[in-house]
This record gives sequence, C-alpha cells and structure tokens, in this order.
Amino acid sequence: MVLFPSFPFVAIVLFAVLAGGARAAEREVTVQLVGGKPVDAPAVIRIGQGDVLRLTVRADARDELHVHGYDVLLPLRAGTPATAVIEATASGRFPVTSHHATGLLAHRPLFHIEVLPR
Ligand SMILES: [Cu+2]
Repeated sequence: MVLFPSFPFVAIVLFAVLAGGARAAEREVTVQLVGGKPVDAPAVIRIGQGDVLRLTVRADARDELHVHGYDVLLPLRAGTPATAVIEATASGRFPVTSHHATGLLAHRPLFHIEVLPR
C-alpha cells in the first residue's frame, strides 16, 4: 500500500486545481428598460476576461442597445426580451448605451460592463 502519492499524481491534482480556478465562467444578467432607463440593474456588470456574458434586455419600447468596445448592437422590441451573448475577450470598462431613448448624440451610458484581466 502506498501512503504518500507520487510526485506526478500531486502535480496533476495541483494543476487541475489551479486550472479549475481560472476557468471561464458563464454569467447571466437580465436588465429591464422602462422609459429608456434601467430598473433594478447593476451600474456595473463585472466579469472576468474569457468569461461569457449572456445579457438579456427587456424594454417597454423599441430601441437599440449598444455595447461599446465589443460593437454589439442588440435590437429591442417592446415586451420581447432580446439576448446578446458576449465572449469577454478584451479587458476594460465598456459603456452600454441606448440609441433611441437618449438619442445617438447624447449617447449616455445606461450601465457599464467591466471585464477584469486574467
Ligand atoms: Cu452606441
């Protein structure tokens, strides 16, 4: 009987634990827009680089959501949820804007997506 595991076994377990800690995660966030403003939504959605964000938006009017930096445009129809699947390849802080509620020129962020580097 072997009381102490051999070195390769320890190395493999250690590698599995370390690799598991940095594994990409999937995060789901739902945001509701009423009158063009987010309701009960976080001001910042924080995820790690490499994670996948499933961002579902339900609006009470036709609109277009824009995730800057990732150049994701999400068309919104009143009462119909729409989902953008964002693979967080780039780190940084990215504003999410509405193109109809605030207008293309005003373009104020509704909230931010913050991708923390790994
Ligand atoms: Cu925009």
